[in-house]
Amino acid sequence: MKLIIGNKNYSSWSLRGWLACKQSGLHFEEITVPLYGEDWEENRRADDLAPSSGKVPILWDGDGEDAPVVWDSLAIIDYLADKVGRDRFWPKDETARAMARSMVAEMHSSYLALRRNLPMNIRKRVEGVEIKSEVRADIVRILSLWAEARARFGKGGPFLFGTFCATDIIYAPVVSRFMTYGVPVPGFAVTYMEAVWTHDWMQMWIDAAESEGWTIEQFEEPAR
Ligand SMILES: N[C@@H](CCC(=O)N[C@@H](CS)C(=O)NCC(=O)O)C(=O)O
Repeated sequence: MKLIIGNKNYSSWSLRGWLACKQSGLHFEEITVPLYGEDWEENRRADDLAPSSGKVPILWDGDGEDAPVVWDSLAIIDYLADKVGRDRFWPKDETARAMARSMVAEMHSSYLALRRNLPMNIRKRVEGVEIKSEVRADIVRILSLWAEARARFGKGGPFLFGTFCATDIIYAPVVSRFMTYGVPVPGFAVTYMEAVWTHDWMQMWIDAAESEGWTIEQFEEPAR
């Protein structure tokens, strides 16, 4: 498999696709295409990125004209779960799984204020960031979902549904935002975020993000 991703420092959807590939346990090659860099317009029109119309992440499963190609982080999770078995990605319990799937869908379709105002920027540390009311509403909603998942289904481990699953994958960039923008969160969330941040795969991603040389100015200004 070949996964095409954007800059590790900024590309939150790429992080999700990459964690999904890791979670699948399958071997994959990763190719980084620097977002909005000098060659971005040319790169995004290349054949490899054509199916997603120039967006990352995009997963190619094999070579050749008929090789399956999947774009969009949520489709990548679904595709890989079909390939390696649902239980690697989703809780076994039906009630827990219903909530996990809903939380993933909600992250994918919502929280625009949080995403726009506090763009993922793994290297950055911001103190005293202004949190607008619409961003605060997103944060409150996310924290209430995390609290409920942890309280009802988190007994088997430190993650939202106990063991690391699709929900942690999809909320990992939110963990990064809360950490780097110093968003005040209750104790249970600090513990959860620490578990995600120190996860081996997250640490690999963070290390790579920190050593990347690219800077994207438009993502360097929080709370615009
Ligand atoms: N809904 C898509 C979002 C993909 C997306 O917007 N990726 C961003 C990078 S994080 C991108 O490719 N931006 C480049 C552009 O839109 O020009 C997903 O879940 O994968």
